[in-house]
Amino acid sequence: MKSKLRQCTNCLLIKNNQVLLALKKRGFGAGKWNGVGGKCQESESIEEAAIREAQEEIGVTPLGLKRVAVLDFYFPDIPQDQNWNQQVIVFVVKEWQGDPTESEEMSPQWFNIDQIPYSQMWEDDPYWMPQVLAGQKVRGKFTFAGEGKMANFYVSGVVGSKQK
Ligand code: 6U4
Repeated sequence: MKSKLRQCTNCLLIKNNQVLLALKKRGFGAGKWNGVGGKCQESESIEEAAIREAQEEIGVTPLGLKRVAVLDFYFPDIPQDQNWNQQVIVFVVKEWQGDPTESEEMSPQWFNIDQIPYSQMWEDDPYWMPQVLAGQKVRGKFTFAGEGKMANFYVSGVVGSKQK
């Protein structure tokens, strides 16, 4: 039987025409801009995990979470026991408490929606984030070669492969 992917959260705070991304300072995805989030613990719901991670990483408490994307990521070249395969639940957040503040893990910054730094983000992000920021819901599946070269993808009906 295929084992269930471990779940992670990712929150995109949106204000006017801007989205809050944060530079990951350590661990998985270090050096990349991303939404805020992390691993869901067994004792919590995915929404509780999203709120806890936003509090821990940028000192913000989301007041409303809109589930906008479910993204599966597979890393067949990485040993299974390193647990890189994951399902990321993406939420859009339009109301929150607190001001985004840098933590040990992440450094937040507002970006105009038409100036997202895709070249410094996960390679899959340009394949789903524009749709999400345009108000659409997305289902995506991505397979990476090595540690982060996107090889194959499926995004809500679009199937493709990248070769380099
Ligand atoms: P630790 O270091 O265990 O406390 P934690 O914050 O719980 O970490 P982490 O850093 O593994 O979890 O979370 C990974 C974050 O990166 C989640 O928000 C999901 C997100 N993420 C993972 N793969 C991604 C990808 N390919 N594209 C993307 N976000 C991804 O945009």
